[in-house]
Amino acid sequence: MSEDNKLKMKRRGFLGAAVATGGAVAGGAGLLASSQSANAEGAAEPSDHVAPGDLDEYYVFNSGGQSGEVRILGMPSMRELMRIPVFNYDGATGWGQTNESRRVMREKMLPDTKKFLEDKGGIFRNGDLHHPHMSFTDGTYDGRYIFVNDKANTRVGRIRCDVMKCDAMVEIPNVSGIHGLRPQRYPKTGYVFANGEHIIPWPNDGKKVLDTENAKEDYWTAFTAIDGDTMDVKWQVLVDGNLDNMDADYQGKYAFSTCYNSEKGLDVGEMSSSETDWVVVFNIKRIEEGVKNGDFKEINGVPVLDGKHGSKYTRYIPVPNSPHGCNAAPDGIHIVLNGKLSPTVSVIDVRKLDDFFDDKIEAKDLVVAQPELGLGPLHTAFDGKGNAFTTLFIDSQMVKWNIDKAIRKYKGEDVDPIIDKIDVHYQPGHNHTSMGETKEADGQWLVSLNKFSKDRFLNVGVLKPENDQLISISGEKMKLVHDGPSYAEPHDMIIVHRSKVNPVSIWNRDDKFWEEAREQAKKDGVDLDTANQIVRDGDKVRVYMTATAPAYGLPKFEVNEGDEVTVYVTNKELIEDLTHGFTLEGYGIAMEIGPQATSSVTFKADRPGVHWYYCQWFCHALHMEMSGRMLVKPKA
Ligand code: CUK
Ligand code: CUA
Repeated sequence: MSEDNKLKMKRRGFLGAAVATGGAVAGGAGLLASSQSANAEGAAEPSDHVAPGDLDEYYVFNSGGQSGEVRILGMPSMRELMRIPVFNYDGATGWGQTNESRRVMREKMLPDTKKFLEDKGGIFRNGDLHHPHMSFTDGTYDGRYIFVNDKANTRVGRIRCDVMKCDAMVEIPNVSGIHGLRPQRYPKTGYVFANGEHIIPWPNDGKKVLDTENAKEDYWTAFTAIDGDTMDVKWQVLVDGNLDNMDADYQGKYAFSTCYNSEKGLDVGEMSSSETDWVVVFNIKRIEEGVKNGDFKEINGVPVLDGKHGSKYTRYIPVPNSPHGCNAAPDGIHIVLNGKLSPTVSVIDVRKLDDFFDDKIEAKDLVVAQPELGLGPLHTAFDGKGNAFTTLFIDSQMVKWNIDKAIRKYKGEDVDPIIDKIDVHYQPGHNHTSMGETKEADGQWLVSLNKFSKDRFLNVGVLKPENDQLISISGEKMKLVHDGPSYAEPHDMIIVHRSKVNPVSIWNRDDKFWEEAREQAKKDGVDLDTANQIVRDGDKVRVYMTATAPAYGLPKFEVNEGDEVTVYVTNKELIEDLTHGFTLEGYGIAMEIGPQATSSVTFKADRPGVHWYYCQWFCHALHMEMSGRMLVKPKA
C-alpha cells in the first residue's frame, strides 16, 4: 500500500464521514484533502492539528531570505522539519566547508568572482534567497528539483529533491541581483528563467562608466534562461527597466516579468516618477530562433539578444507604476500582475499573445480585468476553482476574488469580484496556495507570509520574527488557523502535495556528490568504501577513514605542522537516520556524513599538538566515545 493510501486509511477510520464529505479529491492523482477534523455536526472544520506520529499532508518549501537557505515545513502543522543550506554557511552540516559543498558553490562561479574571493575563503557566505520553485512536467510538480534565486550574489541554485541537498549553483554573468525566478512549466523544466533586477553599467568593470547621469544609455539588465539539467546559462535578453518578479505560462511559449523603474532612475524618486511601468513578455520560440540565427552579441560567453522596445523578442505591456508579483493562474489562461503602488491588479489573457506579437492587437487589448482590491497588492495565489487570493501589504489583509467576475466587471457588468477579506498580521508579501502554481491547484490551504509580527508572539527583543499564517480556503470564506513565526526572511514558499516528493533515507553509495573523493581515492589506490589509512603526497596528506557507530576507522592519525590535510569520512551505516559527524577541535571544522555518504574537508594543520575529533551527531549509546586524535608534530 502506498504511504498516501496508508494515511488515507488511517485518517478515514479516525474521521469517519468527514473525509468523504469535506475531503474531496480536488486535483487528481492522490491529492487527498484529509487534514480536516470533524466537528460535532460532522462538517469539516479546518485545523492545523496533526497528531503526534501522524504525517503532514503537504511539504512546504519555504525560502530563508537573507538566511540564504531553504526550509522544509510540514503542512498543515507548519512544523519546521529541515533546513537545506544553499547560499549560506552552515556550521552543523559543514555546508561551505566540505569539499563537496565547495565544489557545488564554486563550479560555476565566474572567474572574476573566484579571483575576488581568493583571499576571502573562496565562497560567499551569504545569499538572499527569495523564490523556491519546483521543476515541472506538463504543468505540475515532478519532484525532481527545486530552483532558487540569490539576489545578494546573483546566483541560481538547485536542490535535488531525492536527497534534499543543493547540488548545483550558477553565477549569472552580465546582471546584478537575480530576483524573480520560475522554471518552465510545459512541456517540462527545461529552462529556469531568472530576472536580473538592478541595472548596472555594461560592462561593469569600472573602466567605462563609473558614475553617470545617463543611466538610460549606460545601465542595463537582462532576462536569463538557464538549462535546468546542466545549470548552464543558455541565453539572455537585454531589456528596458528593472526586472522584478516573473512567471511562465502553461503552454511553454511565453514568460512574463514585471518591471519597475521604466524611468531608469538611480534613486527612489526617479524610479517612481512615471505614471506607468510595464510587464515584459518574452517570446521563447522567437528567442530560440534568434539564438540559432546568430542574432546576438556574445558577452562573457552568453548569447545576449536585444529585447529593448521594438524588438521582435519582447513586447511591453504598460501597467500602473511599480508592479510587483506576477502569477500565472492554474486555468492556464490568466496572468495576474500585482499593482503594489496601485490598488489594482491587471489580468491578461495569454491566448491573445500570438496576435500581440504579430502586432494585430495592442497592449491594452490583452488586459481583460483590472479589479480594485485594496492597498498594496503584492502577490496572488489561486485555488484552482476560479478564485484568486491577493495580499494587500498596506491594508494588512488577504482578499479573495473571482477571476471571472473581475472579467465581467471590466466589460461593464455590475458585479463585485471580491468574495472575502480577512485581516492578516501584519503586512503580507507573498502568499501561496496548496499546489497553487500548478494545474493541480487543490484549493485547500493558503499561507500569508507576513513581514511583521509585532504583538503576535512573546516579545523576543528588538528583532522580531515574521509571521507565516495558515489560512483554510476550502470553504467560501477564508479561515485563519495558525500563526507561524519565522526567522529572517521567508519571501515565498511552495506547497507541494506529499505524493509528489519521494526523498531517500540513505545515500546511494555511487552518488556523484562525492565523485571527486572517489576519483582521488582511486588515484591513491585505496578503496574509499573501506579504507582506513593515510596517504602522504609531499606536504599533502589524505586521511581516509570509515565511521560506524560508535567508532571511526582511525582512532588517531599523525601529520606534520604545515601539512595540507584532507580528511575523508565514509559513513558505513545502512540504517536510516544514522548520521555521523566529524568535528575537529580547535580547527573550526565540522561536517555531516549521512548513511552511506562520504564527506571530506581540507585544511592546513597549522596548530601543533593533540586535537581530538569527535562525532557531533548523536548516533549510539557510546556516541560520546566516538572520537579520535589528530597528532600534529611541530616543525623542528
Ligand atoms: S519579492 Cu519579497 S515580498 Cu523578492 Cu518575491 Cu514580493
Ligand atoms: Cu557517530 Cu555520534
